[in-house]
Amino acid sequence: MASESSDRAGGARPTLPRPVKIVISGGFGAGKTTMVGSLSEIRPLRTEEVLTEASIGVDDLAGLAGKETTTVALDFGRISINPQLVLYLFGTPGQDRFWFMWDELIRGAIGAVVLVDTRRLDAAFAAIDFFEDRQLPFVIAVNSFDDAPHYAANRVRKALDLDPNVSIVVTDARRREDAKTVLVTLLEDTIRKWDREAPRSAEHRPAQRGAGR
Ligand SMILES: Nc1nc2c(ncn2[C@@H]2O[C@H](COP(=O)(O)OP(=O)(O)OP(=O)(O)O)[C@@H](O)[C@H]2O)c(=O)[nH]1
Ligand SMILES: [Mg+2]
Repeated sequence: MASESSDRAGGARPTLPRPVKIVISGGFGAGKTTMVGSLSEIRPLRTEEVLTEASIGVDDLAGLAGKETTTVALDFGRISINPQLVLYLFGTPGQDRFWFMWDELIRGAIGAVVLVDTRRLDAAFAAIDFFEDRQLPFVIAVNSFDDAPHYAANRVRKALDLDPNVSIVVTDARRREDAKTVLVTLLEDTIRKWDREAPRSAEHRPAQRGAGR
């Protein structure tokens, strides 16, 4: 068995995986838990509770007729891109009364996905404002609900008052390949942002910020 010192001398020790934290967010019922579940290679951690009569008049279930549960803390999943790069996915709760958790949930994240349901575009405003305010890169993922109206990306951009550099991707949160495209877009946008802000970039990179905590 090789000792620690001989490992060091040989210089052949494998490097530790670099954890990258990504937040999956959006309004109530936009598909956050579904997306984390589609992407995760491990059984995702979920904190679902049944929607009871107590939610009547509190949670806006318009357009969400079949919705029976809701996330009350977070979703957690993992996806290994390669042995050195592991993405940790943190899904937010969707309801306003859980906003107090969001600052903790985004700590150390490199970027976020904002899932949008075109039947309830306004439900995405709070998440967009939040990430703009924290200057965390984000992409818009328009989730394809069966009866949701389809709008061209420029109309979605206008309706959500998005900066031109925020990407909009149409997705189906239930499909892994779709969800992966969203993540790749986010990673590319984030790297571009780091490159634009080169002198500041080092402090934003996950190794320095303790991502995945
Ligand atoms: N047709 C369709 N249904 C979807 C899609 N994504 C999610 N759903 C369904 O929409 C419902 C809500 O999805 P969730 O993933 O629980 O939404 P959420 O954003 O986590 O909800 P909260 O945690 O309560 O805010 C579920 O019944 C999903 O099966 C999609 O892309 N297409
Ligand atoms: Mg959820």
